[in-house]
Amino acid sequence: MNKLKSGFIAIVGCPNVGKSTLLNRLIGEKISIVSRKAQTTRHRIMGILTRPDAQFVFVDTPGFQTRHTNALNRAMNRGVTQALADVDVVIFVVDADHFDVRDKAVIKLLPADRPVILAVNKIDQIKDKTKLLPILASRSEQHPFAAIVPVSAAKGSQLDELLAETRKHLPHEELLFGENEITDKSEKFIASEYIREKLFRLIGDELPYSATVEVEKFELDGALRRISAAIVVDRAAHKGIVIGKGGETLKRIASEARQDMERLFDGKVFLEVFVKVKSGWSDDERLLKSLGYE
Ligand SMILES: Nc1nc2c(ncn2[C@@H]2O[C@H](COP(=O)(O)OP(=O)(O)OP(=O)(O)O)[C@@H](O)[C@H]2O)c(=O)[nH]1
Ligand SMILES: [Mg+2]
Repeated sequence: MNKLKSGFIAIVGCPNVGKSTLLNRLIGEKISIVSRKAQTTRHRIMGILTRPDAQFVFVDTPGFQTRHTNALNRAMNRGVTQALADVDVVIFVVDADHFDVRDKAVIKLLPADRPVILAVNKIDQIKDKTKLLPILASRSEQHPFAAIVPVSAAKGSQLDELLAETRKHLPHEELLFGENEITDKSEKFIASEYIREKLFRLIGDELPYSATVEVEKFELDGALRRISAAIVVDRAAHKGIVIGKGGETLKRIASEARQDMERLFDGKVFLEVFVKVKSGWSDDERLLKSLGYE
């Protein structure tokens, strides 16, 4: 058998290119939330994949912001830059269908002294396969990539190829984490993220992306987890949108989030979700710190 190799790998790219979908597929569990809305991921999230010959420690990052400049965006960009400074390998994700100045802006941040693997994602959306080679050729001119791998994170295609290319560059030779660990995030954190995912998915464009979730209670009662969480919105008008007619929307958010929690935690969850108005939080550095942004 090949000897064990291990290392840290940052997954970076523009918002919405499929970084979190890729992480989840690689790990085989939903540890990072996914939505059609850009700017879904707000924190660095570690996902650990242990194979007999390798331990991959992936770090999912928020999509790099080239435009908006409020405190939340600045904090998220700092997170990406820090992640890049700390890893051994970078997987730079782009959408097979478009590549523009925003992707080029991310390329400028890539460390010159570390291997960067280009993952060209969403190839399932390229119906005419003859278009793929020219796409890959033109992307390859953008940076001296260590490898270029077309993938579909959603369908799970070509992920073994991506892992094989990544493994070549892993520098360590011991386990960095226990072989059963899959993330550095707590169940409490993941619970709040699952609720935020449903919020983004069920409400979509009516709600500004600044809505967030605070878990106020997370208790183990035998095998049962009792969780109480607040959805925090910026304005009173948004509270009604989250609750919905007859409380329907909020009920669905809670029920779908609970089902995801029960799947990941492998146990029953009692979940209570309510809505709170706290204005201006996404531009308040102090409040952001209290919510866990560095
Ligand atoms: N067709 C297709 N859609 C994909 C693929 N990968 C991701 N998506 C979709 O792209 C959207 C964004 O996916 P995310 O994984 O949240 O993207 P992200 O890069 O993590 O986004 P941010 O966290 O906002 O930066 C979702 O609707 C995914 O379902 C893929 O391989 N094919
Ligand atoms: Mg993401």
